Parts: sequence; structure tokens; C-alpha cells
Amino acid sequence: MPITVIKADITKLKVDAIVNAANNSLLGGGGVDGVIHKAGGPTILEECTKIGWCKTGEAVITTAGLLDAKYVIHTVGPVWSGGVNDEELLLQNCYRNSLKLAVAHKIKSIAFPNISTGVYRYPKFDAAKIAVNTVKDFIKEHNLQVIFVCFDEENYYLYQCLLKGEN
Ligand code: AR6
Repeated sequence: MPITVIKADITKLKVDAIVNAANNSLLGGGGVDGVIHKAGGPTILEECTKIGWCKTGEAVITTAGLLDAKYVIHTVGPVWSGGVNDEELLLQNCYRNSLKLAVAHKIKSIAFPNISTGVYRYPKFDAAKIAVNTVKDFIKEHNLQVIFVCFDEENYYLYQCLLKGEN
């Protein structure tokens, strides 16, 4: 099954890479970003500090410190501001650039949180459609196992609906 959806804490997963919903500074924050840095320990932050910055929609990679994953791919989602600031394209870019980075590092399994749907307030249904469509499109040409990791019930329900009958 190349695409699955689960309800879980992403830091607990044993996959090649987990994706972090970071901010431009890469210095950590709240939400899933805070949890990843807390569980992964200081080496992730050290590597992020060396990288220094990530543009919205782009992605960078570090090792995963104390986590069971091998890598953390940090991507920066758009802040929702009504859809007038290219948010849709930027969110697509987050998924696509994270997947490209995964392929470049020979990663075979990757877990995504629901990027931008927390602090950054992207409407959940729209964000889920973008995530699912972008991933589906990408894996047509790449051999990757993708796990959507939902944390709240609403996202879990939306992803299940969107992926029903897919696998
Ligand atoms: N595992 C999986 N998903 C989680 C976890 C977890 N342990 N914890 C929260 N989520 P957010 P954003 C979900 O706010 O909207 C940070 O301060 C959460 O339920 O983490 O992209 C950064 O530094 C939500 O569905 O990320 C940025 O400043 C999803 O992760 C800013 O927040 C994303 O919520 C990024 O905001």
C-alpha cells in the first residue's frame, strides 16, 4: 500500500523520514515542530542552525537525533491568509519538495503531518486535498511508501474519506 493514513504521534514512527511542519527560521516552535525537537534532542536543532533558513514551500533535511526515524525533512508551510498569497501552490510545493528530497536520499518510507493546518490555520479539507493529490501524483513515478499522520480527529476523518478505495 503506497499511501496510508493513521492517527498517531509522528515522533513515534519507525520510518526512513518524518516531515516537520517548521517555520522559516528552522529554530523550532510549537505544534509538531516543538514535539519533534523535544523528542529528537539537540542534534536536530544544531543541524537546523547550520542550515539557517528555509523558504516557505521549500524543504531541508537533517538526521533524526534520538528518534526512530533516520531523517527529519523540515518544510515550511504557508500561513493561511484567505488564499490570496499563493497558499495553494506553496502547500503543494511543501509536499513535492519534501518528496523530491526523500528520493534524493534514497528514502523509501516517509510520514507527513498535516502541514499548515495547526498554527498556520490552513482550512483542513483544502489542505488534505492538496496533500493527497500531490502525493498521488508524485508516487506514480517514484517507489515510495507515504504515511499521512493525523493528530486530530477531523483531519483523520478527512484523509480517510479522500483515500477511501485508493489502495
Ligand atoms: N504528531 C503528528 N501531528 C501533530 C503532532 C504530533 N505529535 N502534534 C501536532 N500535530 P502545527 P503548522 C499536528 O501547528 O500549522 C510551529 O510553531 C496538528 O494537529 O504543528 O504548519 C512551527 O514552528 C496539525 O494538524 O504546524 C511554525 O511556526 C499539524 O500537526 C508553525 O507552528 C500541523 O500543525 C507551523 O504551523
